[in-house]
Amino acid sequence: MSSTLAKIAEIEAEMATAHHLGLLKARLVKLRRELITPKGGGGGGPGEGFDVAKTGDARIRFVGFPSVGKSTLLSNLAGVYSEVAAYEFATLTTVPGVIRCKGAKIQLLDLPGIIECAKDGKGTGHQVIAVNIIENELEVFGIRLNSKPVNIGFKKKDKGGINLTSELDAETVKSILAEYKIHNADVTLQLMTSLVVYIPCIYVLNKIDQISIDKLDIIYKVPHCVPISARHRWNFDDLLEKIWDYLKLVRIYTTPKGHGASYSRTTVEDFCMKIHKNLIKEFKYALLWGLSVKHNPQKVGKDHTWEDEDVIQIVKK
Ligand SMILES: Nc1nc2c(ncn2[C@@H]2O[C@H](COP(=O)(O)OP(=O)(O)OP(=O)(O)O)[C@@H](O)[C@H]2O)c(=O)[nH]1
Ligand SMILES: [Mg+2]
Repeated sequence: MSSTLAKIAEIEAEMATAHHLGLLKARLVKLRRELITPKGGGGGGPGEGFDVAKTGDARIRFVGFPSVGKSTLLSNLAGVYSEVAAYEFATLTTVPGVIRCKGAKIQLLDLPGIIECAKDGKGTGHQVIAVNIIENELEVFGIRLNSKPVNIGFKKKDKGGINLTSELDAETVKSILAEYKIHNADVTLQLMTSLVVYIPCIYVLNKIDQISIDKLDIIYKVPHCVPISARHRWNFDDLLEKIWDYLKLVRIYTTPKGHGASYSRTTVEDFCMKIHKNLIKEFKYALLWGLSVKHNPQKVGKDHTWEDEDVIQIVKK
């Protein structure tokens, strides 16, 4: 790690040379990633690093400062035990959980609390509750939140000079283009495209049970934000709705060959008959998730009528 830190310091010193800025930035992102990536290449055995096997249709990571309530949220949302404590850094490894969101299986990962300056390989433990600090911390590792990749664009024009959107300085680009006798153009350049990942992010602002209504009004104006109380399970519906929106998952359904799509409500018995006529003979009960039941899941009999989007599990005798 110390040799990696030395390399980072070396590169930072070199950065004065504007012509190499883009290239050096890309190398910095790569080296900083090395600092947080467990050695041994891929996979990683149990207990190594923070990796957990991927399951379900999508995965969501909880990133935040210590003691903000990430583990409380995991425990109360997914019903999985994750150490909750009044002291900082209660969580030291990744704890996975699973929730059902409109029928989709979504993996939740409770991560250890992050510290400011983790990007420099050191922890001051300085705790500030501000979303842009988290954004900055992630940005240096090549993670962009709620933004879209900038394409490389070039449009030659008749007048207006060189109009540049780039991480390279304008003079360098102008001199390169002048080599090609181009003096009028709109140029967009993103040098680190392959090193940068773009991910959607929801800012979950927790512990609203401890603030006044006025402050809650301010919080509601923060873009991409959902205020909650993980402890009291307040506003979980809004959070789940936003999770669904941001994941941009789509639901599709199959129908047997030769039949058109059916949207009619059916009973559990109808459903079993459609799968196989013997299934109803062996039917003991069904577990149902969704709008037609009060509890998720709920045990139901074969006469139960289900709602659109319900998820069923048949238990045989
Ligand atoms: N008042 C209030 N306290 C909460 C809420 N959620 C969590 N807490 C408390 O905040 C403290 C920290 O909660 P954790 O869930 O352990 O926090 P964490 O983010 O997982 O912390 P680390 O694992 O150390 O990063 C505990 O004492 C919780 O009981 C909430 O909605 N309201
Ligand atoms: Mg925790």
